[in-house]
Amino acid sequence: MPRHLQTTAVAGLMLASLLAAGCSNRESAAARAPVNTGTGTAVVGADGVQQIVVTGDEQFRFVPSNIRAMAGPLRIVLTNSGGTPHNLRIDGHETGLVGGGEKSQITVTLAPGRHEFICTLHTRLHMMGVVIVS
Ligand SMILES: [Cu+2]
Repeated sequence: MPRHLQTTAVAGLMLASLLAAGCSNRESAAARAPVNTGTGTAVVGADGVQQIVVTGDEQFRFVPSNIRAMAGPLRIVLTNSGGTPHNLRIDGHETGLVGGGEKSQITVTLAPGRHEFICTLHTRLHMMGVVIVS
């Protein structure tokens, strides 16, 4: 094989491996990002406290992952549609451990702004969401 063709072949192989590496990096970045499972708005209940129900599922997601609320007390009810236990922690407040078919609730008063919540059991799986308080 002429020398310039060998060089081209090697360069092609290097480019192919770079592209493959680029692809796998993008995939793992996508897997790390919190999954958007939709937006829910807290609704004021009969007791005057706004409430939102959040479900932890078997794919290690919170549904909804984006919650909108007004300033003031907010009751978060965590349910579980799967079998793997989850909890929900926000601003130092934490629900109990919720197994399949169970529920646990906390009432928090959040300052206006963005408040992330997580499942402390599955932080490595980026089981998380956000409450936007306005
Ligand atoms: Cu979890």
